[in-house]
Amino acid sequence: MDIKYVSTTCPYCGTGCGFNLVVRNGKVFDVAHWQRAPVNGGKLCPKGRYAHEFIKSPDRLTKPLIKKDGEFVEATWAEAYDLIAEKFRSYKPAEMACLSSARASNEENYLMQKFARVALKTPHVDHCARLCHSSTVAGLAAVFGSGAMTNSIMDIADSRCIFVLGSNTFEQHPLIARSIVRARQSGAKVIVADPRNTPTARQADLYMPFVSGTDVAVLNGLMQEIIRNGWEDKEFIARRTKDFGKLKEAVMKDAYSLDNVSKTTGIPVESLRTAAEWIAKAEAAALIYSMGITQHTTGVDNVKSTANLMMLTGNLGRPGTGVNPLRGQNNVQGACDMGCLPNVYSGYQKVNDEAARKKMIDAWGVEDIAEGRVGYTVTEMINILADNPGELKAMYIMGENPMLSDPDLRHVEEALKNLEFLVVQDIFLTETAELADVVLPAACYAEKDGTQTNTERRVQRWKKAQQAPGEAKEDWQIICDLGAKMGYPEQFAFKGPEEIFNEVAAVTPSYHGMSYARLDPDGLHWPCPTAEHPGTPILHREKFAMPDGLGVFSPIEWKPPAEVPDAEYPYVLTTGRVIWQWHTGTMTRRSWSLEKEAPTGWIEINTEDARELGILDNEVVRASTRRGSIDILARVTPEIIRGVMFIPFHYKECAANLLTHNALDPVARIPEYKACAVKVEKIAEV
Ligand SMILES: Nc1nc2c(c(=O)[nH]1)N[C@H]1C(S)=C(S)[C@@H](COP(=O)(O)OP(=O)(O)OC[C@H]3O[C@@H](n4cnc5c(=O)[nH]c(N)nc54)[C@H](O)[C@@H]3O)O[C@H]1N2
Ligand SMILES: Nc1nc2c(c(=O)[nH]1)N[C@H]1C(S)=C(S)[C@@H](COP(=O)(O)OP(=O)(O)OC[C@H]3O[C@@H](n4cnc5c(=O)[nH]c(N)nc54)[C@H](O)[C@@H]3O)O[C@H]1N2
Ligand code: SF4
Ligand SMILES: [Mo]
Repeated sequence: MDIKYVSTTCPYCGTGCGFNLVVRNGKVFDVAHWQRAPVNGGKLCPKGRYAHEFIKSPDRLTKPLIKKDGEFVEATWAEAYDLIAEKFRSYKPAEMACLSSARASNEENYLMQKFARVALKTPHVDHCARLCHSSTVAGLAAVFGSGAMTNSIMDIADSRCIFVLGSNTFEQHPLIARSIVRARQSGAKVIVADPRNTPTARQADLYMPFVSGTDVAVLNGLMQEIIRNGWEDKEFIARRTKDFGKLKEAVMKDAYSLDNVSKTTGIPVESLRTAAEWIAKAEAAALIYSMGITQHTTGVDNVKSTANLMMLTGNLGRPGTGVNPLRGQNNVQGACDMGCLPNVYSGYQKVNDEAARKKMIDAWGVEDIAEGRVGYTVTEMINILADNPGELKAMYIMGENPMLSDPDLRHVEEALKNLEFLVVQDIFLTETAELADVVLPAACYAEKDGTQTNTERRVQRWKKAQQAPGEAKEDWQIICDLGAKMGYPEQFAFKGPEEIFNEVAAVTPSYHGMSYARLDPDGLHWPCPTAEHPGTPILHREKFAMPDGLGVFSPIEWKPPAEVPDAEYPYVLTTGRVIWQWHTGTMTRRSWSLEKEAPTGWIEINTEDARELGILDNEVVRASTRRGSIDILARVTPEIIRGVMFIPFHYKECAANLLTHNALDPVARIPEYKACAVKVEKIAEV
């Protein structure tokens, strides 16, 4: 028997843990600990531990499929490519759009935006970062000049006070939670604010339950208390920031006195006071946030507000400090870095900067590329398809499942059905793939080489452990084949991922100094501008990435969510995740060890609210919003604040996104997944 161990990195979350795939006679059959993995030192959460199970699912796509008379028929690659190229050639560039994949490698994401911009010449390319941290990218870029996590994962362990706001770190980034535990063991205070008493909240020294959508009120209240007591870091404010006066004017308003904030948010005054004191007086305080902050119509405001608090207290540019947005998907940081966003090329070089556009035209050796204007975001694409049929006609979606992950699914379905031609490239026949005209079978992480970039900007390797099933191909190979078919054989003539990575490094300033040889075994943190540069674990040590080097305070007022409770829909609905499942469940629901732990969805209802509604634990209830209704199991619990209800969005049989609202942040265009108005009813017995 031939057994080998292949060290690679996890295909699930942005923590970027390393593990070994155990390969027997050419087939992956288990995951084993890789003790020297840089991020996790061999430890894994259940998803990493069982990341081999879905690979061998009998549902894997193994052949291209073409829809004929409403039914999928197996096709050869040549037939599929011919049809796609013929169709894509028949549309004008701006009638086509591409969605890239935060599940795929940097190399594949780089090629997807290159394909959109060079082969299709469309400016419309985006991916799920829009639904996730687009508010971070926009908000932190505006205040610090760079939209990424400021510190590293290990660094969190050195903090003396950790403020976790809108992140359920213990379930969603379990191996980052380990750094929180370490900090706490050495005496750090942990503060968690969340509408739900999550496993993360249960680790806190101070837990502040509060109503979804009131984050800015909380943050402004803390800042007012800090300024009132003279606890702000005056030296840091003077030396490293500007516009403090504007911030002060905003947060000192009466609306943000502790009494008023307590009324708006539900947090007791005493808790707010303690939190303000702990954060301000800690030698090094770190703020950790995730979707509770970003997924709002005020997402960018929320993000800027977190940055205000940390600048006010001088908690940037040192170990154990920072504004730390935890990136979600395994390679969402990389997909952004690679330019799978409608406003930037790789390395955040702006598409509407003529010099950057000229640089890419020269680098890619073509006469012309997509026009230098900002294309549509995912959320705009869906709205345009639904409301303005005919403007967009064809879409190419790699590794995303909007038919379960986008808000207001009825609207999404209507939108995607208005397409004339849809290509979906995935490892499973997803709800989105069901609507496609052509489905292309892709290899998964264990079946390809490449790199991915974790939440702390660390670029790490993926290593091929087995062949893809049937005729499935690696995403980079498929895009290269299609690029050549579309008339750009030289631009897509890559023999493998390493060659693609070398092009990425050549055109992307923050990756200039990287190569496959340098990435083994610990990876490198960008920015890494030269071949000698050691990488940059902590950003903004001496100055911010702004032209004048100063961080910018922003005066932010609290605004309620786009849809607030009323007599008909009297509760706030918020949505999110559980440790056992991953998004639309394509992979985790095909992993027996995970699926058995959380086999279907539920709605969390506060015990008092349930009593008033006459709802019992574990009964099936009907949850409805202005968008739709679902029947779902009630989980009656004191662990959620009164007036707020929570549904995990993984389950197609009770899809939370049939209920959610597609109201968008005006800048980041992120939907408000974390707050809309809902009602819940008993289902009449028949
Ligand atoms: N197991 C698992 N892990 C994952 C994922 C997964 O699907 N499954 N997905 C990955 C991805 S892509 C992402 S983006 C991350 C997301 O990671 P998280 O953001 O940690 O996950 P969520 O469950 O979406 O939301 C976090 C918390 O926000 C709280 N919350 C709800 N409304 C509000 C609000 O208005 N304000 C605040 N402050 N908090 C609120 C929720 O109660 C929840 O506990 O997780 C990553 N990790
Ligand atoms: N209600 C609600 N909705 C949400 C959220 C929420 O908090 N609440 N969170 C949002 C957030 S933060 C995110 S990130 C999105 C995620 O939304 P999606 O990205 O749409 O969700 P996934 O299920 O991760 O879809 C990824 C797809 O990629 C496929 N895949 C995996 N590996 C590969 C590969 O190597 N190649 C190819 N071609 N395909 C591959 C998977 O089978 C799957 O179909 O959901 C958003 N939706
Ligand atoms: S914490 Fe994230 S990266 Fe680590 S094993 Fe779990 S899912 Fe994978
Ligand atoms: Mo995400």
